[in-house]
This record gives sequence, structure tokens and C-alpha cells, in this order.
Amino acid sequence: MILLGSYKNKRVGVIGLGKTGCAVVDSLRASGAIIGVYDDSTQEKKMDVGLSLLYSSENDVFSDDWKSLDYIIVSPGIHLLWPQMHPAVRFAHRYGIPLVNDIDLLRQNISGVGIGISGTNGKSTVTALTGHVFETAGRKSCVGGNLGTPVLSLSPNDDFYILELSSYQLESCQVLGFDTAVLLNITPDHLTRHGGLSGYIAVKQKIFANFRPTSNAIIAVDDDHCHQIKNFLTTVNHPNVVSISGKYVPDSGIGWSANALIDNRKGSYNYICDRNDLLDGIHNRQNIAAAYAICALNGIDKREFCEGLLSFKGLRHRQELVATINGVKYINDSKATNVQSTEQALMRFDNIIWILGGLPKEEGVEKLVGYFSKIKYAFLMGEAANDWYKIMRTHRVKCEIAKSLELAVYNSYKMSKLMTVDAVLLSPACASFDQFKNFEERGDLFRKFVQEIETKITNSSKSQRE
Ligand code: UMA
Ligand code: ADP
Repeated sequence: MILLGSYKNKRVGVIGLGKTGCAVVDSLRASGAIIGVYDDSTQEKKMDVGLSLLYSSENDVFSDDWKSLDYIIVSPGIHLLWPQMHPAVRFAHRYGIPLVNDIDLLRQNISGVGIGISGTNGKSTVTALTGHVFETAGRKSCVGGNLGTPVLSLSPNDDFYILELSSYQLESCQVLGFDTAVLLNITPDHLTRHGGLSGYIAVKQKIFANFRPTSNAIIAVDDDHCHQIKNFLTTVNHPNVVSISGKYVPDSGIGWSANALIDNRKGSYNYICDRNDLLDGIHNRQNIAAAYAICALNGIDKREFCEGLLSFKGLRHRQELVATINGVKYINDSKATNVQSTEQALMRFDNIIWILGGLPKEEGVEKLVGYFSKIKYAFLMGEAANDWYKIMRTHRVKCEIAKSLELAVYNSYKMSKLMTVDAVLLSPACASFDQFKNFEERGDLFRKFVQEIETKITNSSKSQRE
């Protein structure tokens, strides 16, 4: 746990009592702060830990006690501006109370190197891969942030803090100033929360804010938005900007030539390694290049990087192979919650039974029309199902609306026996919250239903033999 020395005897309001808020409360408590908490959900969550917690949503006011707070600490899920400002944020502005987040608190209270990783897709993979390489190379390091462990729960004495940062977290950050900051890609996502694409880009760009002369900026130049940000950083003479790519070898940067990862920072091709089969796909080339760049800039040598890469098993729910039945791969890509991430999975296979849908985001399935010829059959789920069904039928894709994920999986299996199929792919291109607790639950259920089919097949072949 991270201690927050300067918060001793300070009066602090904590908004949101999920993973982040609870970790903040623990750190504040251990540091001797006077704490008040607030959460919009259940009454039980409004645990009184110091200040009175009177809040009337009708009058939109917090109790008088809250007016004299020294700080208000917001969780990532609290809306700062769009689609509308959370009442606690409005309250803070009205009474001049500084808004702080846990990432800033970590940055102010550790001496280790801060590595921040953001982007629309690939953040978790790069964070986990980098953390794995640092660990296998024997560095005292930890990973946290949006990946799952709230940053104030990390150990206080590590040398490297490898942090996945979402746009929600970056939005409320003020301190920043990462020693190494990484931006992987930008495609439209979370637009309602950020008031549109320009708001989303501005928040992502914050990862490079408040740099010091020794800081490193790593940026993938594979999409136009990131390319423009890279040009901007170079124009303002930002120190140490390293371009990376999953598609080619940038000038003085790091990228791929055929199957080889190349470090071209010194203007001469330095071969690093070949691709890791467990991390297939162009998108993972971008991720590997990013992880290598982070390692190279933080004293991990080529040999250490390659060893770590080869033993990295990949993360669950990201194009995860859960079974191969009758030669057909069953792929759990539940974390594909937007069309760009699903596109990476559709690129990999030629004959696909596709399970998709859920809570749609700003970009719809029409963005994936170019891959429809690969779809042998599709099962549509959730709130997106009706609209997407119409679009897919217009493009003559054979599909149906599935009553449940279980039926979609079972019918995919039956259908796979009737046609040439390489993969049954759960890659929803949608958020999960309309039908599941989160993407993990959706992916775990997919795996469970696939495993049930496998078990049935094994049992029936056993009984046939007996
Ligand atoms: N809450 C309110 N009012 C609101 C919103 C939320 O009171 O208007 C309360 C909820 O009732 C709940 C609590 O706040 O009790 C939840 O807080 P939170 O939504 O900030 O979530 P945490 O549990 O603190 O988890 C957060 C991240 N969640 C979000 O950003 C939504 C987790 O990322 C992260 O792992 C965790 O901090 C630790 O750092 C998850 C996520 O979905 C994986 N991230 C989004 C994404 O990846 O797309 C950004
Ligand atoms: P994030 O943490 O940014 O959501 P993940 O590593 O969890 O990213 O991957 C989420 C989804 O995006 C998965 O479906 C994965 O296959 C895909 N993906 C991973 N890396 C990239 C990338 N660099 N570009 C595009 N899609 C990616």
C-alpha cells in the first residue's frame, strides 16, 4: 500500500467506492487523513469513515462538512464533464476544492520510475508483457492501474511502476510527468464520456504532459491521430520521442521488417527478435514494439527482452484459444469491445462463425463490412442485435439473433460440422454491460460453454468405445 504522508490530518472526500475508492480510503486511513466517502449506488456503500455523509440528490448538495474539504479524490468512473458533470465535481468547483486522482497520488508519493501506457487498444497486453519482461529480467517492478490493481494498492518500494492508464484516469490526472509515457493508437471510443473525438484525443495526449528533460515519449505512428501527436511532440522539441510501428520500421524508430523486430533508433537496423507465435497479428507487433521500446529505454537488454517475450503467455479474453474441436478453433476475444479490436481478430481467420453484439459503442458493425465475405454465419446478441442483424442481412451475411450466449455457442458448434470453418470467434465489438457483469464474465461463460461441448464429445466417444 502507498502511504500519503502529506495527507496527515487533511480533510479528504473520496467519490466512488469501487476498487479505486476503496484503495484510496485504505491509503488515506493509514496516512492519518480525515475521510468522507460518497457513492451513488447502494446505501451500504456509503460507509461513514469520518465525515458526515449527508447528501441529497434532490437538492444536489453535500453537507456543510464537505465545503471545508482540503481535497476531493475522484474514481475513474466519475464524470468530470460529459455527458454531464457529476454533482461532486460541481460541488468541488463551486467551493474551490482541488480534485485529485489516485494516479497523481502515486506519482507524488513514490520514488520509483513511472511508466504510463495508454491507447485505445492494447494497453493491457503491453502493460502485462512489459511487467512480465521486467519480472523475468529480475527488476523490482509492479503493474497496475486500469489493468486491475488500483495503483495505491501497489508496493511502495519498487523501482519501476508499470501503469495501464485509461482515458478516464488520464482525464482527472494533473501531475503526470511520467518517466516513460507510451501511446499505442487512437480510434473512436468512449466518445460520450469525452464529449466527442477531439475531447478523447486531447485526453489521450495528456499522457505526454509535464515531461522532464529526461522523460521518454514512445508513440506508435500507425494511425493518423497518433502520427499528428508525434509530429506535434517533435515540433515542440519534446525530449526523447521514439516512434514505433507494428507495420514498418520508422526512421530512427522501432518496428517490423517482415517477421523481424528492428531497433532503428541509431539509423542502422539492429535485429532484435522474430515474432512470438503466442502473440500473433499486426496489432501484437505494435504491442511487442512498444514493450521492447519501454524495456530498451529502461535498461533491459535485448537478450533479457527476448527471454521475457518468449515466456509470455498472453492475456485471457484477448484472442485466447480456448479449445480446438474437430479442427475448429474456439477463440475468446471478449475484450474486443470496439470495432477496431474486433477487426484484428477478423483479419486472422478466413472462414468464421462469429458471435458478436452487446452494448454498442459509437462505431457500428458497418465499419467491418470489408470482412463480411469471411463470415460463414453470425450470431448476434444484446442491444446491438436488431440493428446489426438488419445491416448484416443487407450485406447478405447469413445470421440470426441468439437468445443467449449459451445457445450461440452450442449452435455454432452444430453449424461448424456442416461447413468449412476455421474459427468460432467470440469478438463482440461491443461492451458487455447489457448482459454480463463485465467482459471477463462474458469470456468465462464462453469458455465454460465450449468446455461443456468438449466434455460431451469426450464422454460420448468413451461410451461408444465401451
Ligand atoms: N460511481 C458513483 N457514481 C458514478 C460512477 C461510479 O458513485 O457516477 C461508483 C459506483 O457506484 C461504484 C464505484 O463508483 O461503487 C466504481 O468506481 P469506478 O467506476 O471508478 O471503478 P473502479 O471499481 O474504481 O475501477 C476502476 C476502473 N473502472 C473504470 O474505469 C470504469 C477499472 O477499469 C480499473 O481496473 C480499476 O479502477 C483499478 O484501477 C475497468 C474498466 O472498465 C477495467 N475500465 C474502462 C475500460 O477499460 O474501458 C475505462
Ligand atoms: P486494452 O487494455 O487497451 O483494452 P487489450 O490488450 O486488453 O487492450 O486488448 C483488447 C482488445 O484489443 C483485444 O480484442 C485485442 O485482441 C485487441 N488488441 C490488442 N492490442 C491491440 C492493438 N495494438 N491494436 C488493436 N487492437 C488490439
